[in-house]
Amino acid sequence: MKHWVRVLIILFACLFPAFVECRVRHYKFNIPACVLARIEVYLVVGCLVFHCTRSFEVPAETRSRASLCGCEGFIPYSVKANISHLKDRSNGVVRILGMKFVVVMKNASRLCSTKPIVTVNGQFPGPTIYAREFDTVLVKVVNHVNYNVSIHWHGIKQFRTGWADGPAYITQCPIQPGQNYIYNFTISGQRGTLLWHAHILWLRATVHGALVILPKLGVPYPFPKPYKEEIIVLGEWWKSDVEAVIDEAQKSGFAPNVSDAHTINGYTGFVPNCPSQGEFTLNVESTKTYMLRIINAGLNEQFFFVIARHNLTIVEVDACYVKPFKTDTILIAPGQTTTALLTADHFSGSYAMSVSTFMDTPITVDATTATATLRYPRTAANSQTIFTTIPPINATPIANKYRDSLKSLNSGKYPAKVPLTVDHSLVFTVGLGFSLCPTCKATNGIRLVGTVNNVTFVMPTTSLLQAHYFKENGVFTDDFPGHPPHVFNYTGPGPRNLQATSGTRVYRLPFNATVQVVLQDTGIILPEDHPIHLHGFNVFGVGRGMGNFNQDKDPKRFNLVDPVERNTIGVPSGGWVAIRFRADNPGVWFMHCHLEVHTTWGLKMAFLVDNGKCPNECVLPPPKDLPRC
Ligand SMILES: *[C@@H]1O[C@H](CO)[C@@H](O)[C@H](O)[C@H]1NC(C)=O
Ligand SMILES: *[C@@H]1O[C@H](CO)[C@@H](O)[C@H](O)[C@H]1NC(C)=O
Ligand SMILES: *[C@@H]1O[C@H](CO)[C@@H](O)[C@H](O)[C@H]1NC(C)=O
Ligand SMILES: *[C@@H]1O[C@H](CO)[C@@H](O)[C@H](O)[C@H]1NC(C)=O
Ligand SMILES: *[C@@H]1O[C@H](CO)[C@@H](O)[C@H](O)[C@H]1NC(C)=O
Ligand SMILES: *[C@@H]1O[C@H](CO)[C@@H](O)[C@H](O)[C@H]1NC(C)=O
Ligand SMILES: *[C@@H]1O[C@H](CO)[C@@H](O)[C@H](O)[C@H]1NC(C)=O
Ligand SMILES: *[C@@H]1O[C@H](CO)[C@@H](O)[C@H](O)[C@H]1NC(C)=O
Ligand SMILES: *[C@@H]1O[C@H](CO)[C@@H](O)[C@H](O)[C@H]1NC(C)=O
Ligand SMILES: [Cu+2]
Repeated sequence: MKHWVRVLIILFACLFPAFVECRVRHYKFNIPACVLARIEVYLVVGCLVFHCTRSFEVPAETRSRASLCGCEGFIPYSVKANISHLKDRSNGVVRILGMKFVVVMKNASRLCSTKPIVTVNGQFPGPTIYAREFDTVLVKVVNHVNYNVSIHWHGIKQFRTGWADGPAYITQCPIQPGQNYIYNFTISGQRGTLLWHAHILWLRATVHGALVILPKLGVPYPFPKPYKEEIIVLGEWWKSDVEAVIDEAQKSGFAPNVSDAHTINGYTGFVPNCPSQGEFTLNVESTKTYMLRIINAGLNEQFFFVIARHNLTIVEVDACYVKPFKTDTILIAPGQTTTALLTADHFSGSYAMSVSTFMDTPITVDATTATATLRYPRTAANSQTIFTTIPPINATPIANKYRDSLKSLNSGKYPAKVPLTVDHSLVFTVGLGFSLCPTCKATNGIRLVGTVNNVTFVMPTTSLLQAHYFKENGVFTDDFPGHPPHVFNYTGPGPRNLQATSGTRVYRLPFNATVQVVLQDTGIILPEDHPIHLHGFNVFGVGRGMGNFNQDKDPKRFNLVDPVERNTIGVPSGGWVAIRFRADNPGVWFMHCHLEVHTTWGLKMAFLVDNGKCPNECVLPPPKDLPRC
């Protein structure tokens, strides 16, 4: 029912009795005064009734889980609105989901020590957003901490709404202490598991949560309906304050301290020398199938995820359906999400769920294993949890086997729209380098930097999208190199001079251009596996290989039929990955390594996609409450 019709009905229903009552009981007295007094009372009552009858449209099957996550301060409401100005819509009327994210400090104890952490609504991990495809999502972020804040809706396409994307100084100025900002975006053409997280400083360590996009009402999953859905958020925990860890590293020039533990839904599980740690337990019923929405919200580590004596069927990654396949091990990089079906095919017992690091380069990582328990009902209280062997930390073959298994579903309903021709064919080297740092005494005056085509990205002091939209000069240049400035043996140790250049440079693309980027790892300092994340688009991973990309031979082996589609894709250590996408989203879109340490060091750049034909292919005007710098 339309809003104003409802208001009229309620007003009429309330006021008519008031009028009748006054006529009947007070006709000898002052009728207008009586009516006015009654109207006041009835208006208040009417408003209350109106307020309470507003439909609460959190989908029925998720309602229990929405309350399971202890949604204090999580305020879902739902109204109807006309957003027919957005394309791709079957009808002009869709749901709007509204909620409030209050960013507050909260004391938290892990590993037998307590520290204050930055949270959303006091929760760690933060609240889960359940939306449906075609919903408009409004999240009012209120900043009550002493840090600048911004939130990124990781993997959401943000068609024309770059203002709601979230990376600080790329698409918006940060939300400063005491301020707030409403993120306003519509989900279209996506369904599956994603995440939201802070996109400034290292706040992402504790400011993150799941973002679930259910299929449009009445549209089934392209696989058997699971009995239940569960969110599994993986993370990293430092005993120290996370901002102190990166600040210390930036001052010294060294790499930051690695985390002290990994977490599963906020808990480390068993830790030696520190009993009574909380643990996440998933209670399952025999023979039922569970859908696990697994999210790597860690900062710097790729994980292997295994469940003892259970196989998993992967059905979707990064909110894109894949051809279902069975595996006993999942590989998941920071920023990546994986939806897996788990059949509880045992009768009883407790089985360990383990999260361990994958790192196939000799650098220091947090090598701890986080555990959770999968528990069947008929399990004796004293029965031992069954563990499995976790993959070796450098298990490249397991990682590659898993990556090779991922293929787009590419069905009639969910086709893989791989660009078959390429307008912009680019090669980007990604890796490390040095820059001069006169104050870095301990490292002899140099610091580690991250580079793309030998450029270390320098953050601007205003947002690139604002500078682009308002045609402000001097904030960035659009001369980002499309190819490495020098050709060398990329996977070798590199040229003699390991110093990189720096700048705020973007690569400019016309609207709707097709783009291929070969992301080539370098061996400068050390080769390393980099999960590269592109904002504003999904990319197809059309090819992958070891060593140097060969322009003559390698494209012949590309998969242009059903390559995996995702928003964060791994460049293998000492190798390359080729991605394709269509630049059909105008705006400024960040691309960076999702290992936070590498982003901090400058392994990042941005694409500027020009407007197409206005109004439908142009960046929308900025919202009025867009934060200022
Ligand atoms: C929605 O708004 C458009 C104009 O923006 C209008 O043409 C259309 O009739 C409206 N639809 C409804 C259902 O109100
Ligand atoms: C955390 O604990 C300390 C010491 O008990 C206390 O002073 C501080 O107010 C607490 N902070 C929060 C956010 O609760
Ligand atoms: C959200 O953005 C749309 C345009 O995309 C605009 O029409 C609408 O008013 C905005 N809503 C709020 C609450 O800002
Ligand atoms: C980093 O680790 C070193 C060595 O263990 C320690 O001395 C230092 O305090 C740590 N830094 C932070 C910020 O925790
Ligand atoms: C998992 O799948 C593999 C390959 O299909 C099979 O060999 C193995 O027995 C399965 N494990 C379990 C616990 O079902
Ligand atoms: C490039 O460097 C790698 C690693 O050092 C080496 O194995 C390879 O042979 C080199 N390739 C060429 C063409 O020199
Ligand atoms: C990066 O640029 C610097 C400065 O121009 C140059 O000396 C260095 O050789 C370049 N390195 C690479 C890997 O291209
Ligand atoms: C983009 O280009 C493709 C292929 O050239 C074309 O089919 C499509 O209509 C274009 N899209 C837009 C929005 O212009
Ligand atoms: C927060 O952001 C504003 C705007 O960019 C900036 O001026 C200020 O220095 C930032 N505050 C901190 C503590 O970094
Ligand atoms: Cu990286």
